[in-house]
Amino acid sequence: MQSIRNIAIIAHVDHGKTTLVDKIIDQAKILDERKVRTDLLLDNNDLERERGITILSKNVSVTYKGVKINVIDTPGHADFGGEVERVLKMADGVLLLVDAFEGPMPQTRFVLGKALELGLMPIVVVNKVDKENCTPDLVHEKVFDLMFALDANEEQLEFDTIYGSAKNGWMSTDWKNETDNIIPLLDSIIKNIPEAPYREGSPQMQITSLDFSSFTGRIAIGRVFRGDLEEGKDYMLCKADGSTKKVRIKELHTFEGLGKAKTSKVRSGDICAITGIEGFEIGDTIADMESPEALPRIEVDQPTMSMLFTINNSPFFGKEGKFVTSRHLRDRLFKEMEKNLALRVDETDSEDKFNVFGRGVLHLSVLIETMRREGYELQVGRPQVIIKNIDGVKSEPIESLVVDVPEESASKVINLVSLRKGDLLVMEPKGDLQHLEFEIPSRGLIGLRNKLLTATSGEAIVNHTFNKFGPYKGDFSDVINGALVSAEAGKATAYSIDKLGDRGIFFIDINEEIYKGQVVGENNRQEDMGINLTKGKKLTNVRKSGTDTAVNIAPKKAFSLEECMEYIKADEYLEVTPLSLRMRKINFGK
Ligand SMILES: Nc1nc2c(ncn2[C@@H]2O[C@H](COP(=O)(O)OP(=O)(O)OP(=O)(O)O)[C@@H](O)[C@H]2O)c(=O)[nH]1
Ligand SMILES: [Mg+2]
Repeated sequence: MQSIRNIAIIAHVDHGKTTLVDKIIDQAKILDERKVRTDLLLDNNDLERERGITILSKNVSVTYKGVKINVIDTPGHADFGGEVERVLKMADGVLLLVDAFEGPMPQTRFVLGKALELGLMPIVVVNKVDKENCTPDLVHEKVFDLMFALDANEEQLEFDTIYGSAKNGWMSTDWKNETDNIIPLLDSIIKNIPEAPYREGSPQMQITSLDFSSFTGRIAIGRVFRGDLEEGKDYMLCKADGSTKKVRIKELHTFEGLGKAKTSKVRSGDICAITGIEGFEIGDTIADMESPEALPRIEVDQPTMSMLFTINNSPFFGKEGKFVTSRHLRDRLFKEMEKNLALRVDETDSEDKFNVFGRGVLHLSVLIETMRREGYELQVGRPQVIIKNIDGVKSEPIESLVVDVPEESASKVINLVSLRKGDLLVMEPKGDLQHLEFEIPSRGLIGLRNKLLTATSGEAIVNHTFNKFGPYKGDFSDVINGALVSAEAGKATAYSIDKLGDRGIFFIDINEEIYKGQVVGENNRQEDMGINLTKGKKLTNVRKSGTDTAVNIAPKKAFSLEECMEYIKADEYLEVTPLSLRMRKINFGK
């Protein structure tokens, strides 16, 4: 029987997980014959590629020295932390990647804590040692301290550390001793990660993750815990409510390289993908027909944030999108729930409106962006954190926030965060930056990044991770600028934009079509103000002293989707179409 190692790669966002997995595949010469290859093969959907982040965890597998190594790449962004927690159930060990300059970050702590709790054996990879001014030895020390603080057991504390540069394709036991391959890491995996045990007995496999194929539908992924699974055979599916249901395994696959290989039988210890099982949920166990035994359930992450999704009923509805009705919206959202595990959709008393619950702004924005690319038009409301009553105490999501910032800006950051009920826990120098750690309610984070960047001339590096639900920290008032709202429909003229230029900043361009109620800019003052931007003296009539060209107007302030989501106020909607993002007053002039 072939020896197997199952490892998950975990780290804070951007510390280099996917890059390393790609190198592992390379090293195993899987891609020998391929002529064309792109970097980050694994981040394979459009959004992942554009943003350079992993959204869904992925399985790959390589064979090294006759040993099968199943590798699970995980997302590092905090909004997808629940995904990591779940897939750790398939692993016997983890590669904890830490950036040799940044050191442990909030998400490092979160994912490492989960891995240690599950008793997994860690190998630490201090990555990016090619970075200037990095401090690999110090980072190693910090990781040790972190393990200690997280109650690692003795065996875990004897973790092996490998240093290197995933980007440059090398790993070594000593960072000063550069190699030209990642073999030291593969050797460490074989040596330090326990072999996946084969357990005799009746079959048990827990579904920990899922994939989707337009041909075969939902694919169940998980590790066979005991016995063997066989293609074409009947099994019992053990559900959350204790009920069981007969199912048949239509096709069975194991992971091989970047893809899957069809097989007739999978042994316990290995990870597999199954098609043909209907009506399964994450956490269900596929078990023996005669004597089904369920494995302990996996909890799926509870949402921390909600947003209202509704049809587009702005004056411009239907101009740019293909799918615009409430039926379209409803079907799409409910379809999303089949594969987006941390997402929940609730109907409301209006058939046009849905409450969508997720794990954060990024989690929800990925869905919105995907929908607009598919041709949907919709409107969303301001994101709201979920307030719970826990044992009679009003509770809200609390996060760890880390800001690294040049020293001269540190006090501005502390002020802004304190205003939003954030408590400063740690302040220490890191290179030539100040490293600040806070605990802050999630609602205080909405729109904060933008403010921090403005206050620090773009120099603040901001990271946050959901921590827990804790007692409500009380209201805070934030100084918010009012909106400049268009009081007329038509084309925005250069003349009026120029003339009203001292009122604030604008979000629209000259000649852009705007409608009544559209938020066209930010007021310098705190109240909202209706303005008319469609008044038109002809452009050619406008002259500025000293120049003969038309007018000198500052370019519009453009927002990304996430920036819009964090910017809109309670009485505003964000209108999303395949081509445009517009903010508008929900009830302007009504
Ligand atoms: N300098 C340097 N950059 C690296 C190294 N490894 C990865 N990077 C870069 O770091 C960035 C993030 O790399 P990814 O592999 O996408 O990081 P990740 O951990 O998978 O990120 P998420 O999936 O979003 O959590 C990319 O721009 C990589 O090119 C390295 O060893 N040195
Ligand atoms: Mg990645």
